[in-house]
Amino acid sequence: MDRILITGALGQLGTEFIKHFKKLNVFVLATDIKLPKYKLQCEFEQADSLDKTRINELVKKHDINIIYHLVAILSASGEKDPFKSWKLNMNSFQNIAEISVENNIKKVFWPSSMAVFGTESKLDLVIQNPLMNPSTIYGITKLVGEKLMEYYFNRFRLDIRSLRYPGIVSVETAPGGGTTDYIIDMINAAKKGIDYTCFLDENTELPMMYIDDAINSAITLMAAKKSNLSILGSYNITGFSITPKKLLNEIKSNGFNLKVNYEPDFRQKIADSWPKKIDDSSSKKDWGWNPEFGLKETIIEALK
Ligand code: AKB
Repeated sequence: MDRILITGALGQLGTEFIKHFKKLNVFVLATDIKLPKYKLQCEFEQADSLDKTRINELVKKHDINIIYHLVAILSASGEKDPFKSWKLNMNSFQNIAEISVENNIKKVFWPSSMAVFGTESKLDLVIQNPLMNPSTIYGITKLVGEKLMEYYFNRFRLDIRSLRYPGIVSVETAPGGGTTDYIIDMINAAKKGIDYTCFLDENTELPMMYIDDAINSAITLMAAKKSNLSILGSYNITGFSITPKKLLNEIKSNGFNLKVNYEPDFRQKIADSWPKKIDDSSSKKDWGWNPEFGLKETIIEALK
């Protein structure tokens, strides 16, 4: 029987994982540094992932055997305080790795990001193993985490699985502090009938995926036979690629009359160092990744 701990559970991915596991009647202990604003459909304990003793106690108390470690400061917020970002992203990762080894945790899911790539990665279509020169502290922490995943598997047989997520489009819980957040901000502005000022240039192409695909891909990867996984680090994954201009056209074609101004800020440089498209053929081959939501379906769902 799976008994799952989710850290950073009140964020964009965590809230959807909770709903998913609730439907399956699987035990979940959600933890977050904040308190929930509404009653969760699972157990909840307020806990800081930097507090290893506390997380370790919770793992033992609730007999946890699987961990979804979702805590992270994203790309744009990370640049405002890189030292804090390194500390949270790396020390919490290390805590979860140590706790997992000490408690014989069966599997860990830990999201990586397309932020691990950089200008040397041939950004028109980024392959699974290109040169990597991440430009943000967030991307650097994700790349270090990927290397540690491989090391901990070889050293301790610790089974951490991971996906390099593109921007994730969700309606219920927005992300916060990401460079891809414009897509949700623009959709929300259209729904509210207000103008939107986009912080990226209209022709900036970035990969995205719908939240349901983000959840299902993680679940499918976690269920895959380890012997089928040829990659010990994180897998490339994508849904579709889009520019702000294309998004605006799509929103308009769904009957919304949105006005957008473009005022690129520091996030433009981050976006310029990220892929336009991602080759996720290894995910398709190794564990059967098959996205359900393309560009049109995603925008229709998000505009509902
Ligand atoms: C961000 O924009 O920082 C994230 C990501 C691509 O990892 N959405």
